[in-house]
Amino acid sequence: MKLTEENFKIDYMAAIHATTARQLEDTSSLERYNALGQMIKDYIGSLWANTNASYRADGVKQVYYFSMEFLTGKFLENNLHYLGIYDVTRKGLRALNIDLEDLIEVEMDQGLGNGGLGRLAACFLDAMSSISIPGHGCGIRYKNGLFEQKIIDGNQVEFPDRWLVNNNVWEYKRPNKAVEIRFNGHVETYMEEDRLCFKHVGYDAVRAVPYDTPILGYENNTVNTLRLWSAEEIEDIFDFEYFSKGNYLSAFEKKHSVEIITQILYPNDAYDEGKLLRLKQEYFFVSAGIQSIITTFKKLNLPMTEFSDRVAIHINDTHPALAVPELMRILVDEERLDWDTAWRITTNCISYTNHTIMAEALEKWPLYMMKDLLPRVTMVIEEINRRFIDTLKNIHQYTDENKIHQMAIINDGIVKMAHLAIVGSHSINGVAELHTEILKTRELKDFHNIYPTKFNNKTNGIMHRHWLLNANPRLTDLIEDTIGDGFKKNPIVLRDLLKYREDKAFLDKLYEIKHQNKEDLAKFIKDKLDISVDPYSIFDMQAKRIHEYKRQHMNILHVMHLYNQLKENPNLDMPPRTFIFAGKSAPSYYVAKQIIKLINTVGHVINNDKTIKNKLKVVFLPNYGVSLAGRMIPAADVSEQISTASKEASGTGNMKFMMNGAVTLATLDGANIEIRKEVGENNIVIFGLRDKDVYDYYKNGNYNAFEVYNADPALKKVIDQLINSFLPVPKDEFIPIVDRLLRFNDEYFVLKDFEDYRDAQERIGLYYRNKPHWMKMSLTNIACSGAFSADYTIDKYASGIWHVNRKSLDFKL
Ligand code: 26V
Repeated sequence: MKLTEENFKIDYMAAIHATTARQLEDTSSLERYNALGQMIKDYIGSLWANTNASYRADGVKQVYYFSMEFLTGKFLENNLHYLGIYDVTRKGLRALNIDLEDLIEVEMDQGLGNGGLGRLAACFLDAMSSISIPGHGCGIRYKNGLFEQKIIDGNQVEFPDRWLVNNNVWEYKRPNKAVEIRFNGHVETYMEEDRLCFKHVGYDAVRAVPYDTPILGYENNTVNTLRLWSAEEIEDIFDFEYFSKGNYLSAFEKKHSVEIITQILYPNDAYDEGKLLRLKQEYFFVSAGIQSIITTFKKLNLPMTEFSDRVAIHINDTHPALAVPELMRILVDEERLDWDTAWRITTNCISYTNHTIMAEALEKWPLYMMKDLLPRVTMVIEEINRRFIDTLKNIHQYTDENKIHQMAIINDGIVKMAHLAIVGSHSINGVAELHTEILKTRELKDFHNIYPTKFNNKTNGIMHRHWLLNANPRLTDLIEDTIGDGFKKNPIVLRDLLKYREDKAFLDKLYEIKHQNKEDLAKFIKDKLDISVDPYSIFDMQAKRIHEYKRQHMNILHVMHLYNQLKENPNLDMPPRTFIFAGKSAPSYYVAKQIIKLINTVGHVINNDKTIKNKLKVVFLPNYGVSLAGRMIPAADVSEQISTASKEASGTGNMKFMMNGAVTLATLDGANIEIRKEVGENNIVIFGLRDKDVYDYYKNGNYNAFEVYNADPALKKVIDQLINSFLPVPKDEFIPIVDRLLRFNDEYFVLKDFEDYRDAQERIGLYYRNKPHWMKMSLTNIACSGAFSADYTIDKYASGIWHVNRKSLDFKL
């Protein structure tokens, strides 16, 4: 949009007065930020209205991305860039003696997600808008996002994330679009003419109120919607009966029991606890979302049979899989379609992404619980299951009762959400090539046999405009000066940088930028943790959720090994290294919390040991989230992607690090394999077991962790150090970790991969010392990272799964 500095100042002063009723000099940073946000929201308003009007006028097919999580982070900086008014805003504010950077800092992260799955949803929203796809998000407006992590005495301690305390300037509450959600009660059947009908009665009703946030496209006038639902009590719940009996407090208890539905995001990211409240959350937002889609569709005055020509519903993992029976329920019970027509519409609409093969993350609900909470929806699932089993027997001629039992949506009193999602959708995709292969040939093999064409791969992608342009302005400027700004809209052209592989002057500039970013991070670490780190050392980072399969403990055991070597020989010729960790553990995941404690304990010992001459440092940065990632990633030299092969579905951190010039140290897992393909094997460091080895070990039961431990003295030494008072903690502190590695035979092959990892780390050291060589590797990673932009991923979803077209909008603000 066009905005002069003069007009900016006029609008901004008006916003200050309107939102604060104070003179500028009397306002706080928060008030200044809110005023700016409000002003930007006003600018966005007409673009948003125009976008929706044009979607409706043309009746275009629209995508609804259903996700329990949207980890969007901050909006201000991005919105300014996308509107093309970042520079004028900065100058205008400067003239008023305000630093834009300070206001950007004030914004709280919208942390409504756990990790990869939630951040992917946020990157996808951006990409849908930026490549002009009519696509919206549908989710939950949790009052508390993912907990804030503090490290106290080396332990993770959780605090509530009250992201709404200062008011969220980007959202619009739309009470007029509230819908009713019905829980519990029972179902009555009756005949209407010769149709069997169902009526849900005696239910508890809850009001779902939408809050809409605009999702801007990059300089293309498109504004899609992220609609998050919040639970409120329905008026009649505020029971007059209670009042009349003078039972005022009970009325509030009931109100509280409703509002609790959207109070908190579950903080587990790979462990399903099967809690009733979580099931309530799932149905709550799915039902609300589908009701509102149907209302929008009806404005087109088309027959219901055309629903799937205008609507695509995507379910992000199985968490919104109730979309299948809920859409069926509405089409059959309320729209009075016959079952087969409703089923055709439903399966044509719905598509599903699988994000994990970890058995403990697969959602399963006890049938009795579901029946109690959702009596009619459960009947629908039972009918879907009955028909599915019929198909297996009659169409696919299955006679093996055992197999039929395993594939059923409901068996042994359990509802399997993945099976429901697979049966009820026309597309099932994995998130990286290897992951999709594993789904097809192993984990979901039986379903792939009967539905071979439903399965497809869509390798994840990241929002390059955030992870490069916003996070790393120095690098962005250098790239722009070198190859122009085409990469902002078409990131594959980053490949043009490959021409500069032998250009010393360019590589020097690249080195200088990395160094400045490292200086910035070193300062941040000093301020936050009072640890001095050497910006000339290798910044080696592992930043992601803490989980045994991601193997942060292998990393820290290797750090202990380096320390042991330095203690034996303080003059050891080793490039100085700083190991930086960040990530949250699920609050109830004891071993993961012990891994955090171990990292901090080792860090304490090493960082305070003067004899090793600052050659080694260990830092654990607390409260990893979108903002911290933005500070860390531009300063990384080495990106640790060391999961047990086959376990990490894709990873997206791996893509963010490479885009910022880090060299990946990786197993052949998830998207690491595709990164290797892009950059070539000389520009990535690979080690460890392959997925096939892992499956073979599991199958044959021939892995013996004790043997590996006994055969490798260096490894034995570090494991023993966990429990022999070498570390300043009670002797039994780390027994649970050692037990997992030895007594329970090391499920994730930490010991098995240790030697190979050590060698790979040695190679990293050698490459790093050869500066021109290292900078060439770094450059190659940046140049090849464009292939992982979410813009391309979303383009493939749009053409291959959703069958929606791009919709260019040419009105101007
Ligand atoms: C599962 C569960 C289980 C029930 C309780 C709450 C909860 C919350 C989240 C999840 C999802 C775990 C799956 C996940 O996050 N997968 C990650 O998805 C990324 C995006 O596709 C991918 O890059 C990571 O490799 C994958 O681990």
